[in-house]
Amino acid sequence: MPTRALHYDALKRKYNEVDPYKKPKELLEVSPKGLVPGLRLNRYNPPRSLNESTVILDFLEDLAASTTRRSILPPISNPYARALVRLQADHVNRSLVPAFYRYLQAQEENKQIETGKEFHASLEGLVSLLERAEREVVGPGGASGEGEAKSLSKGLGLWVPGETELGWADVMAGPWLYRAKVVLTHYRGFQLPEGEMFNGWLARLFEHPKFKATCSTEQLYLDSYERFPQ
Ligand SMILES: N[C@@H](CCC(=O)N[C@@H](CS)C(=O)NCC(=O)O)C(=O)O
Repeated sequence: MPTRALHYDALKRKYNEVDPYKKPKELLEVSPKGLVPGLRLNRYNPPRSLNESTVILDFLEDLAASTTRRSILPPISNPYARALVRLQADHVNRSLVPAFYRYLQAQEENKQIETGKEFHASLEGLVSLLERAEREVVGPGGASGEGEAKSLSKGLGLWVPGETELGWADVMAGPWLYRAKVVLTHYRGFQLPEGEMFNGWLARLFEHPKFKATCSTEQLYLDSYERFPQ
């Protein structure tokens, strides 16, 4: 067995990880392609399940509307603000995540430089969308006073200075920004963009107790992505 495969086998044992070529029945029942995340709903008998991260998020948001009444989106009375947040989420799904993987998988140096620039451009695209939402929802012309600005900024998330509640865009982008910081920095020498607003956002996000509660150790991220980079 080649050294690389042996090492990967050891990692699987270390983390009790699922074999990507032989996914267990319990996982396939929840997520037909064996991809995570998957959600198992034990309140049904027999249990039911959902997969696809954005569908799961929508489900949890809808469920909360009739239970906890907490939301990570702007209020339903502000459909434009909700749409702007969904644009940010769409950008994460269709641009940021694919750019992350292209960069991580690139082997030749020139490919790494090219895909690194693409990832950087995608991050800047996300920042533009966050700035747009803040400008159009709480900026001049959007709100008439501080109290209204505070209530309008609900659901825009930690991008807005002073905001302490996670928003939809934080939940969508956060895991990939954190992976960029840990994994791309280590394997690709990547540097996250600098900027007062951007740095402030990342600090609020990475230090947020609810976000931190979802993170693994840095070593686990590095080990999990080890099969990609050379
Ligand atoms: N579109 C899916 C993508 C899911 C996905 O690719 N999950 C990755 C982890 S981020 C996975 O399960 N990888 C394991 C594998 O490919 O075997 C979603 O958003 O839920």
